Amino acid sequence: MHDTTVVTTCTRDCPNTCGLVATVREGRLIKLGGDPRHPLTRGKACVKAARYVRRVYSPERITRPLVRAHRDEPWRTASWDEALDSIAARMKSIAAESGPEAILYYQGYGERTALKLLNRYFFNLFGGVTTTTGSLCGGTGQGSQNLDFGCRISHDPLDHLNSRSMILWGRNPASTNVSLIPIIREIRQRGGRVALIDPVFSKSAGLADRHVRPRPGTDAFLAMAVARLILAKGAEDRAFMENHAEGAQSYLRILEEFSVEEMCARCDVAVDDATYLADLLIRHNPTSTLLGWGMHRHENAHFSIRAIDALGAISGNIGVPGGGVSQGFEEYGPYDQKFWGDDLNPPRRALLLPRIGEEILRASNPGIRMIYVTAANPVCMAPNTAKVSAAFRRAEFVVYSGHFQDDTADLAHVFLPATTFLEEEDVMASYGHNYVGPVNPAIRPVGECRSEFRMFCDLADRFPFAERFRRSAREWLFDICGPIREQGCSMEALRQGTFRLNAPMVPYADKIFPTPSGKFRFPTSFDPQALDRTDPSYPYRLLTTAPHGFICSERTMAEHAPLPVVVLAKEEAVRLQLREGDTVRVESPAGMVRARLETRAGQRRDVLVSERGGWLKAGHGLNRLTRDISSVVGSGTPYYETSVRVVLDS
Ligand SMILES: Nc1nc2c(c(=O)[nH]1)N[C@H]1C(S)=C(S)[C@@H](COP(=O)(O)OP(=O)(O)OC[C@H]3O[C@@H](n4cnc5c(=O)[nH]c(N)nc54)[C@H](O)[C@@H]3O)O[C@H]1N2
Ligand SMILES: Nc1nc2c(c(=O)[nH]1)N[C@H]1C(S)=C(S)[C@@H](COP(=O)(O)OP(=O)(O)OC[C@H]3O[C@@H](n4cnc5c(=O)[nH]c(N)nc54)[C@H](O)[C@@H]3O)O[C@H]1N2
Ligand code: SF4
Ligand SMILES: [Mo]
Repeated sequence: MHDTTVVTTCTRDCPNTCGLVATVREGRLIKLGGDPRHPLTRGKACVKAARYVRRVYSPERITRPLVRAHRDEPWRTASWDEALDSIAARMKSIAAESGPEAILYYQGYGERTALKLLNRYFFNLFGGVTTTTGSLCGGTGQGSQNLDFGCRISHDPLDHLNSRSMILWGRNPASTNVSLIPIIREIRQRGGRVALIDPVFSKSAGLADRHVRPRPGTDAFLAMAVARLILAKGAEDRAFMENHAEGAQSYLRILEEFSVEEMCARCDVAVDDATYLADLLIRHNPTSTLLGWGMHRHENAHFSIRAIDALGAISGNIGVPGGGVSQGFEEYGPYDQKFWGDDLNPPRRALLLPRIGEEILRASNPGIRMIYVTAANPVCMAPNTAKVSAAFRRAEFVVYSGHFQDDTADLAHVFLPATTFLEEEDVMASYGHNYVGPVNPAIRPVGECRSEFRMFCDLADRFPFAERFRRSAREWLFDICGPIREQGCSMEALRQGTFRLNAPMVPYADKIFPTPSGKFRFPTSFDPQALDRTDPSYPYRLLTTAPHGFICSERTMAEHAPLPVVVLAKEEAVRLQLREGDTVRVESPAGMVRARLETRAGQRRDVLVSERGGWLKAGHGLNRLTRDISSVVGSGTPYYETSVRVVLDS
């Protein structure tokens, strides 16, 4: 048997963006493994990569276009021509009657490759439709770090090899960022220290020397307590604070408002834990602090993130090899962004993602009549499902492009079956590192699936602007990747392997920041009350974290357990007279979900932990519980501002 291998890059919503090798036998993908030549991911891929082979050939995958006139009708298969004709006709009639802003284009996080710029380009050529603004993912962290640094730029992950300690702050690399694991191990092997700060026992606790478990959303107090302990020892970086920062004096005054003991009490952390972190920063420097996305999902997360940035500054870790407060990278950063086409029209309406259900329902002049969704499952993943699903039901025409019949596809009128990255040619940059990699087709499209690029080309053929769109993927990639070519990487070289973008290993090594004053900015205001909200009727914070074996809602019906699992502290279960395995009702002001109870000794008593991403139609759908509010900074989605109660299901 003759096997061939194809070098490619994982395009899933994951900061690793691994270099992969696909093994193909007689046209069929048989194996997906890590590419040992990738400088960062080095041949490691996760459990989800192996599983992806089954996903590509899943019997549940939709591989032919589906259409129906009404949502209550069964789907019927259609030709691509019929499906695309019906979409083009609707777009034209709606635009003629109500204007193009009556159409909402909703682009998700499922695949963010270079050619995806053209999705929005298509809608801009059409005349500009309603789009979205804000983020379901990392908006708050980015917005907050932009305030402090002028622009959020992270240390290259390979620079963490220069660290003598690391703080994983609300981040779970054991599940979400496996390429960091060897780096973390190496820091420890050389005698360095690693601390995890997370209210939950995530898998990353096993990577750390110490696990500190603050009350959710109150990390600002912890970061400030640690800063005070460093100041008390006289170990602060005075030179940085005086010469390269502004606002240091005001910040020091904020720190004086509370004693260390009081701050530790407010975040419910032992003073000994804060002392451990101060000692780690003083004696094991430089320290790299890695902010996770869990940190963002609070309404006032900016207070915490900015206090952590400030701690990095006070402890002398900004602009230093092996230091930094790092979070993420720009996955669309390396491309020529004029290909979004946003300058083709006057600014159009954009709806706020954190409140997308409400925003759609409220939109008027024109109202939203049609929704076009790509690589997303908002009915399951956006907050407050009741509203999102009402909003989708209100729209008279919904187009869904994706792989599986998920909760959002259930509310659509046309299902356009998309290829996976194994069936596509493209280019992929990362939100977790500085490498850009090739997406090379390993197999022919399964069934009649088409890449989104091809779908939009074929749809564009039905409009007067067809000529401006119809070029080959290679021609488009050549132009979109102009900035990468200018850095010295030809498209031929990029087809064969990864390229390291011209980005710093150590940002801000010159201590000059793109802020108006050129200096790092300490926060100069703090509102302790904002972090201190509890509601006795709903005593548990619902933390819906990243599952180990899946990415968000990328799963099939068959992969669901009958009920979602929720984990409560053993002591609380005893108090509520609930037992392991009980079916419980989890209730919030927004809704109710039935779940199977698990208990855990030592878990914080004020949280209820579950994995995000299970489908509503499979009985999961935890966003039936979440509130749709926006974070104060960065228009992020504070999923973890949801408090719940747990009662026995009777
Ligand atoms: N296996 C897997 N990998 C993934 C994903 C997945 O679903 N599964 N999703 C991908 C996506 S979309 C993203 S955005 C990233 C997310 O990557 P991570 O940020 O690493 O993962 P999360 O589970 O979202 O959050 C990390 C931790 O933050 C903690 N946390 C919550 N609130 C607080 C708080 O107030 N303070 C502190 N200190 N910690 C807190 C949570 O308990 C959680 O364990 O991972 C990506 N990779
Ligand atoms: N309760 C709760 N909810 C959350 C979170 C949380 O922590 N708690 N986290 C939030 C976060 S961090 C994120 S990033 C969002 C994610 O929210 P979404 O982006 O809406 O959802 P995903 O589940 O990632 O779904 C992505 C879909 O894209 C499909 N896909 C992949 N590649 C392609 C492609 O090339 N073309 C097309 N058409 N489809 C493709 C996948 O099969 C999958 O169905 O969810 C958020 N929702
Ligand atoms: S899902 Fe993430 S860790 Fe797994 S192969 Fe893809 S990029 Fe790598
Ligand atoms: Mo995310």
